Amino acid sequence: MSFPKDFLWGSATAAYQVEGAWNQDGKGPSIWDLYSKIPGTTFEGTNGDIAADHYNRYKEDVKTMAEMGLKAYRFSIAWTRILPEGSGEINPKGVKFYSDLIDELLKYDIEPMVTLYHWDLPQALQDKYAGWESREIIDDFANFAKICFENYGDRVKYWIVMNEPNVFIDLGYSIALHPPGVKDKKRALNAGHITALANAKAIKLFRDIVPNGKIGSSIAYGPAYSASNLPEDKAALERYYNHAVWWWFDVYFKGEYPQDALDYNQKVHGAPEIYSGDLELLKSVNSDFIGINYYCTQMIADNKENVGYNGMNNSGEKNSQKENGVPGLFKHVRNTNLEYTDWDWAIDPDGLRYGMLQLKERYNLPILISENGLGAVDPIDVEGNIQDIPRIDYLREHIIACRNAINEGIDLIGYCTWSYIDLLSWLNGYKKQYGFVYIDRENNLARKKKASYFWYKEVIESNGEKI
Ligand code: BGP
Repeated sequence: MSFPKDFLWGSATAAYQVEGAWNQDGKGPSIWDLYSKIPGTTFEGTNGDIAADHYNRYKEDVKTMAEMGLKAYRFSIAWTRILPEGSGEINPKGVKFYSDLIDELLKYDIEPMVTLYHWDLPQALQDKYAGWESREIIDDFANFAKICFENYGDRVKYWIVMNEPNVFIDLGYSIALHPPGVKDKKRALNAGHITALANAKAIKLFRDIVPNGKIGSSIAYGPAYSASNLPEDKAALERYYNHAVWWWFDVYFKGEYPQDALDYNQKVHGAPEIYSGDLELLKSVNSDFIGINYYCTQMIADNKENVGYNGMNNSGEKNSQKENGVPGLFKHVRNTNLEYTDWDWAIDPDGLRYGMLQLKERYNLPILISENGLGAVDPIDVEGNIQDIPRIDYLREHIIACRNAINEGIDLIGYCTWSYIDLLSWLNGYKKQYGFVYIDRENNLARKKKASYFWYKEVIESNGEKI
């Protein structure tokens, strides 16, 4: 068996990372526009002011997608282009930009896949009521979603409400690496709960406005193994799943929290605070698919030493990652069976297949791989060609894992690589490349197709046969 006939061979980007034009045509500032300019927050002070300038060059970019034969393009809508202040007045130029982008994609039969929230919260809402920490955001987010559904729902079938709530909440509120730079587990748990309520409210609206569309959210998924057969490591693995994995998938896709993790968090952290009506709202909606962003697996061990957060490898210096953990629960250790990237992410194609089987068992929903890819510094040969062979190897092995998963009964809708074009990595600057298309930052952001571009073109043409 192979890939279904209508399989969505896709690729993804996100507004802040690719568009640039950060204050063009009436766009308001997002939390990232401000945060990235605070010294010490991002790799070498990089920001998305210009990024790939996709906002001004989208026609050129869509044309190369079409030449590649891309079936789906996942992009996100910058809330602050549509509503510069987060709520209130609509910016017609922002609405028009995405409408034009969608039309351009459809002109070449590329399925647009829209992410509503890829982390670029309007700064105005952060200032007004502390963004995701206030329940006021639920209605503001729903209003933003409604505007998008009404304007694009006639042409866009696939919608992703939230991108990786687990990442933007953990990094934003537990370890202070993303805006708003908070380190407070109670606040993280409450903000995370509010994202789930906003997700549910948006899905409710969607059913009325886009009755034939498909909607879900994307979670960063790190399936994991126990570091040994010792009972304490296995117990730590279970805690990892309940606190860090099912915690998010369950509330987004079943409308509830794993009970033991919920009891623990409410006892230890006094959160999340669940109001009457919350669980009813969460349970009242169904997603059409589970979105997963998959890069690597984790190896989990008991955390006797109470290892906490010790930083992240954001430099690309291999082996610089220190051991991280959550005191009282578990810690992450190196998996000596696997190769690692220069940013110390484990390369584990079969983990993708294994992870999807776990999701099927627990939720039995179709799956969309909304991100998968290799971050690397790409080699350029003497003729100036970008020979990103490690990326081809990485993607090939993960596509084989998808095929194996399909053969084991996974209903996989599509596969989006991260990313279509080289773009800004939130904390790792422009050094960490993911794209099929290289951008010459020294030469007016000129585009150049990499070896992986031509390889993926053949994969698509042969529907995954020629890999
Ligand atoms: C995901 C995000 C993407 C992208 C990707 C690669 O978490 O949804 O926006 O950035 O990871 O991560 P990084 O850029 O940190 O290597």
